[in-house]
Amino acid sequence: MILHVDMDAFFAAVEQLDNPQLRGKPVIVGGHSNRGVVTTASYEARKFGVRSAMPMFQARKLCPHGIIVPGRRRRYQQVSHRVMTVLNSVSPLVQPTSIDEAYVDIGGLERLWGSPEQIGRKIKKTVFETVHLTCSVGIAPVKFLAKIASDLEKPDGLTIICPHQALDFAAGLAITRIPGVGRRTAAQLDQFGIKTLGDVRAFSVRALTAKLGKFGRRLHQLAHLQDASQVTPHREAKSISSENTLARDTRDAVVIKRQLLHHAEDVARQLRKAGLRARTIHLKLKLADFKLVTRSKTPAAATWSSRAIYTTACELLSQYRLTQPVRLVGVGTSGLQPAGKPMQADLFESSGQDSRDWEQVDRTVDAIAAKFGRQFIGRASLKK
Ligand code: TTP
Ligand code: MG
Repeated sequence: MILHVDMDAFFAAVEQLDNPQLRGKPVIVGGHSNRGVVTTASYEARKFGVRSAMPMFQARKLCPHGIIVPGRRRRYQQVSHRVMTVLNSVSPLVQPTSIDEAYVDIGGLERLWGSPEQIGRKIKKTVFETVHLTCSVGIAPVKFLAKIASDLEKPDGLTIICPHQALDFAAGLAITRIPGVGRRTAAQLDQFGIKTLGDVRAFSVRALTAKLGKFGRRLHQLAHLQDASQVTPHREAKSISSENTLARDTRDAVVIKRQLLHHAEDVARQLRKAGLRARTIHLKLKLADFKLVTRSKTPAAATWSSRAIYTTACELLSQYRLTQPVRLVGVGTSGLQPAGKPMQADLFESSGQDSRDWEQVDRTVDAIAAKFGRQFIGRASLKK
């Protein structure tokens, strides 16, 4: 099952949290001037019809006693981060989709946390205890239904669509509720008598693609609940790399390896910060004549350890016969996966304990660098 979390009136709720005088009052977050627009409004202000993206002058007319406050994005980001940390403590598969929304794959978590309903309640409770704000949760067998469900009982809602109810539930949805169906598409579909997602089922994929192009196929899939999209954590980070152009071209393996160590450390640090491990390690060299050489290897275990990345990069370097000086050195990683995911390969790695020790060193270095700055700590071989 997929769970979707959406914070309630997020920016406005944070303002009410930080300033008790605003609690229970109609709060409108947005540009104060008449030319500004409403970013969001508290539920007290929504009662008067104030909505996101509405021009401020209109909001003032609808809700003259509304309290207008400018936004504080950094503060919202900070709260968002804490909410996402709560979600990450429940499942390794969390996909944040905006500052206040995320999908959580709760498949297989029942033994750990209980039924989907119990997981939903636990998330709501922990989010509230952590940031003192309410959220709404939707749980369904597919992503798009989970998102729609989270909106149904806002604020402070919990809506569960069981697998056996899902087809019927989807059939009853107004077509305008489907992500990707704007006013134009809705009008187009209306011409064919399609008003609900259920109405879509009367049409073949071919008929729908003829009318709507690629989106027709997608709509057909959604109507039949064949939404195969997965919860993909850290979608934006497909690869993490580090590289630089040398001060002087060189064929000296010692100099090149020192660069590799520096880049391996940088990449490993970024991976750990993002909570990811990499499956594949890439070596990148640009030669004096600007020819690009790339080599890669996928070791048995995914890693976020600088040593493992460095060792693999050196191995790739040793397999390449340098015929001319190098002007750029880089290390990259791909095949990124959440660090929490158990790895079979870990069990078979002969140097398991050793690499765990190195990870411990890496983490200690991170902690010291976070506290005192990176210039104070690094590996001895990189110090002059
Ligand atoms: P939403 O989740 O769309 O709205 P919301 O959290 O305020 O209210 P709801 O209870 O309906 O979920 O957006 C989250 C935050 O993102 C919102 O508080 C303000 C901000 N935002 C923008 O900056 N621009 C926009 O266009 C929208 C819609 C929201
Ligand atoms: Mg929200």
